Amino acid sequence: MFARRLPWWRSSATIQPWQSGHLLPRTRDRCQTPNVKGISTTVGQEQPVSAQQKQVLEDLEMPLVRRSTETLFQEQPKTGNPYLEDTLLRSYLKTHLPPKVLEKVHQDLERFGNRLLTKIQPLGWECELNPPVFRQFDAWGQRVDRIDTCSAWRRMKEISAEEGLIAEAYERKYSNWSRLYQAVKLYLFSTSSGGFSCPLAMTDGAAKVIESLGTPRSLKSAFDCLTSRDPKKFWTSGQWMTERRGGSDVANGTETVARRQPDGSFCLYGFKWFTSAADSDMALTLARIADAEGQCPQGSRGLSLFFLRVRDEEGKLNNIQVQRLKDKLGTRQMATAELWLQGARAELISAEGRGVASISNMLNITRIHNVIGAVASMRRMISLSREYARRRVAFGKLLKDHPLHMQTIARMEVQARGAFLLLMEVARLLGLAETNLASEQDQLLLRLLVPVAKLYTGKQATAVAVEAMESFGGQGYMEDTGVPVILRDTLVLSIWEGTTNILSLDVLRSLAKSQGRVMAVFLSTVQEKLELVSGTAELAPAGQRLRGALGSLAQFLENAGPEPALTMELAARDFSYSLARIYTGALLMEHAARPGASSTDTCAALRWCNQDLCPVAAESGSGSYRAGAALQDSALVYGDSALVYGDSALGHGDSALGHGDSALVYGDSALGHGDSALVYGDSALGHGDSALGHGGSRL
Ligand code: UCC
Repeated sequence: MFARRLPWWRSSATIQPWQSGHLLPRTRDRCQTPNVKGISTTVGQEQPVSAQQKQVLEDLEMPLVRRSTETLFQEQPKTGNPYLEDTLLRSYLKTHLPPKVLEKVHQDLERFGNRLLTKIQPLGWECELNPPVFRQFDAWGQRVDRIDTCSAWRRMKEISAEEGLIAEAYERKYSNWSRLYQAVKLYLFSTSSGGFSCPLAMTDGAAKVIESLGTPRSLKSAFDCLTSRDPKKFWTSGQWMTERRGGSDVANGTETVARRQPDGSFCLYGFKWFTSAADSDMALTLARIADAEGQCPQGSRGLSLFFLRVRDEEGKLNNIQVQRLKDKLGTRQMATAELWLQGARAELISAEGRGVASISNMLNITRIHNVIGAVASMRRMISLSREYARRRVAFGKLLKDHPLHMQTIARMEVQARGAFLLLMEVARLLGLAETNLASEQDQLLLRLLVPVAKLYTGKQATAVAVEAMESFGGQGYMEDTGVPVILRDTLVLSIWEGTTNILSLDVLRSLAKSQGRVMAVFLSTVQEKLELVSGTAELAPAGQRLRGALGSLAQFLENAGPEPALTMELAARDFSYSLARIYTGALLMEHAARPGASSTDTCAALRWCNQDLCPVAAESGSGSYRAGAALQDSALVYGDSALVYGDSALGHGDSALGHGDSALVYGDSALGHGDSALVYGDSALGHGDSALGHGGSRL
């Protein structure tokens, strides 16, 4: 059952000869059957034959007819070691890591890449085929509330410990580079993990919260388990924030009550509506502490943060009932449940009323994991798409020889490169912050870039995944190819951990909280990066555009200053997009200006910067953020049903890979850099061991 449903893109290392139709001999003519005992026949034009002859004929013909059908199959794309094939990743590591760290990390990542290819990818698919099963009652009517996960899912947990996917970040073997190294491993693991990236995100977030509380004695053993490399000891954590009144407005939606017990612990009562990875060992959750009269303070300041074990040592639930598992569009490998807390024993771990501020440490980590997932999804889809283009023939030639097809993949590639560099930048800054090496500017920049990166890459990943699926034609729409799974799992990235608008408001929160200092750091950092690359003549047009965008952004902020709060709220999304495009543009320029950069690096930077880098300025100029525009928005949505659809078509150019318009206007050949170089240019470097030595010359 399982073997028959393997996706055709599973690694060449695990493919069986009987799975690849192209290994079978070609038939002479798919309509003409061979002579049998002098009888010649053409399918559909049978000659009169005896019953016995007919039987012989059928016995011999059927396999041949099947074989001839098999020759119609398209070739499957085969991808290799995802680390060795990722030349942008390798060039980034080569450029930034100290040589000794690079040497160690390279060895481990090459080994890990092979493990992913040969062992972990098949397990990931097994997780997809065997989603968790919820059993509420046993055969005798006893309530048991069991969530049964498959063996591959449980193996993923062991592998996560063995590979140090959480531990790496907290052991800090490579000082400030440990966090980046962990992010790279998670990025490689993500699309092969069968959804296990999700519990890992929350596990990392929980470890971060405990560490930032100074690892109190009562939480020391939990911290050790979350960061363990021992599969027998390793724990995962849940993050139970969402209640039935909704997910984003945590301050007003949280109803769970915490009742203080004589021993100082608490019992939690409430209903958690969306608890991802409900099979986890522990969870962090919010609740309101009831006073002696049973009254609870409302709003954000009424929320406190609690630690709890999900089950006791015997596996019995901690006064928790599972209502049901969620029926989700994607991430189906993972048990997301509705839970009743009916006196669950918990420990208060934040100061009373500081629950949101405390759990924001977890949120910022899970949001970075979200970025990791987004970039990984783009990279996986593009890898499959470009490999398919090397094999699939249409209209007399390979897809890779169709310029329009290459242009489409090249546009995806530019998006993926930009997102990757933004991810690396966030991980780099986090690593500095965690080793006390970050300046105040670095910390402010990190606070700003986390929501920016989360909201922007989530949208990019969705657009790229949809586009990549289309690049397979109808095959991409077929479940058993494995492509729809990646798309489904990608679609959640702009929703969970804060939707695009909620994250845009978080960007504004970071401005307000820092009294604008995050923006001052943003502007000066981009300015510095531009100055550093100003000597690279080929990048001059991109530099000019970025400088212009930076000026427009500063002007917008100056103009918005005296305006009512509504202006910034309406501008929040376009403003955040502008930050993402400008900062990513500067990173692409920086990467293209390093010694040994290739022409495709330059091409990617130029193409990125050719889009509207500061959409907030253009929209502001069109009056989109005035009070009148807000009224028009409502009228468009509710006043006239025909306009409802018109509105989405008229949007802000967000849909077609985020920046479809400028990409369309821009001629691919005008730069003198072909699309194929962007798509395949790096592959020459992808496989050789010695590539690290000279990897920088192409990518
Ligand atoms: O749980 C979920 C699914 C789990 C699956 C995870 C896997 C993901 C990885 C995937 C890998 C492939 S989804 C549920 C997630 N829920 C959310 O993300 C909640 C979204 N809502 C928000 O983010 C809101 O903006 C809230 C909850 C933060 C708003 O709360 P408040 O209380 O109304 O906001 P305040 O009053 O502005 O903030 C309270 C305090 C302030 O600090 P003080 O009091 O010192 O001024 C804020 O500055 O919290 C601080 N704060 C932050 N600090 C708020 N947000 C942040 C932040 N991001 N960073 C630092």
